[in-house]
Amino acid sequence: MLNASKTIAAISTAAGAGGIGVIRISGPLALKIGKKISGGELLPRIANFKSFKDLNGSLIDQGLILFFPAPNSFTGEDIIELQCHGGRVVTQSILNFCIKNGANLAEPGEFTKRAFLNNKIDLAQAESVADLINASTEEAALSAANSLSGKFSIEINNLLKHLIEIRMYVEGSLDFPEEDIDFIKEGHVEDMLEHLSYTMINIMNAASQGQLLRDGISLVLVGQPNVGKSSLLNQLSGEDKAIVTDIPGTTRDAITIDINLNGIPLNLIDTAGLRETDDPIEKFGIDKTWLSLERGHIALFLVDVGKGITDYEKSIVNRFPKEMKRIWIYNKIDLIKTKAKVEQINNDQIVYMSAKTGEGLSLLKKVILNTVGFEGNVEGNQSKFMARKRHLEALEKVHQSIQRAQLNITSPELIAEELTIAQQCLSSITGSFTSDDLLGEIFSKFCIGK
Ligand SMILES: Nc1nc2c(ncn2[C@@H]2O[C@H](COP(=O)(O)OP(=O)(O)OP(=O)(O)O)[C@@H](O)[C@H]2O)c(=O)[nH]1
Ligand SMILES: [Mg+2]
Repeated sequence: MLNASKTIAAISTAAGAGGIGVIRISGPLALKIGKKISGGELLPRIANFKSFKDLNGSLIDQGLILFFPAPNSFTGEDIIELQCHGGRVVTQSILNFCIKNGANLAEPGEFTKRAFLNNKIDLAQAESVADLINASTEEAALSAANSLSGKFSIEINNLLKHLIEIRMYVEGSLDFPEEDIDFIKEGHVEDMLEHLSYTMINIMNAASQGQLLRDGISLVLVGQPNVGKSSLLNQLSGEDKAIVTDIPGTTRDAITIDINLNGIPLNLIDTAGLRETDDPIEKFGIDKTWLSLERGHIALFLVDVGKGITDYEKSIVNRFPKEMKRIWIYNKIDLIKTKAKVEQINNDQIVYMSAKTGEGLSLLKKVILNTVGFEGNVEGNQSKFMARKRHLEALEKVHQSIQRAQLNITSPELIAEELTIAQQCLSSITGSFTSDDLLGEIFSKFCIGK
């Protein structure tokens, strides 16, 4: 719980030398500390240029000091923001001054936590503050900013609104069985559930894309030695990151690099070629290949186009983690004078390309984007918001509950039970809804006893 009497302070800018450093103070002592260090009155929401002096009157620095009175501040409490010169010494001196005058060192995320506890932002927005700070591509930052502005929360709250509306009818039929209205039929509960289920699927798709933008996707390059895995890593990264030779078994240690494919952060892992070997170092490398496969999302499985998929490749695929997706790459098409193309055989996509000349690379990039659920360029996707695994899990549970409610449409008790679970899961995303709210909804909208 929020301890209202505690004032917190922290250096908000990154450690190290910089032009400007920012110290933030939040809580009941903020204004007092701000006045003390700057030696005078502070006008709210105005950049006050002041000298910052320590307790014995010696100058620490000159800079700007801003006062955001409660409740119209980020945390909902009084906030003082001091902008001084960057670097460790000045910022630390000012922070020390704050601590000496009664502030506590803020814990990680504590300003945002207070904003949430004071209802300034909801849980999903609070999470996106961290996601925005940690975003590794522009696309990821954009989707975090969308979540922070409340786009994701609005979607969730709309779902909640519909869910509550359905619950009103279902609970009504349970609470007033003697009424001769069939609440379930009158309220078109079946249609509403259908519509809700459909909307959920769209939101889940957008959310899972958001999760990919947040967490990135691991692509593991696998195949027998010499098929061109390291050459492909170099092509995809646009740099000579991995050693390429015609000696089978060149790559020993798994090499990981981060690239950005149309705004999606990808984590590429080049691995030691898979084969039977007595070489102890190579064996270590091959063990690492399997570890990478266990942690990865998609396997880029390379084979020599002249040889195709042999029994050996098939035996490797059988050992893949079940949920792992794969893209086959028939490499070295330049040697057999074949054009780059994509073939679909059953569930498998095969990209014919040359990791040496780069022919077919753009086809492979498209197939990768498709495989992770992004059609073409990410910029074409409209609904972008940052989502986390916990959001996706909650949405998945909600969807399952709705589906079970649909299956049990003749039983108001079972529908009610499923919808209660669904509502709790949805509320967990924004951290907002309570059962009192539900009661309020029911009695404000429902005309009972007419
Ligand atoms: N002609 C041709 N040669 C290629 C192609 N891709 C890779 N090579 C060559 O094949 C050899 C092996 O390439 P690597 O990229 O080192 O292969 P690898 O799969 O990483 O091999 P290991 O690290 O030993 O497992 C090198 O001589 C490359 O130049 C290609 O598309 N066409
Ligand atoms: Mg290699």
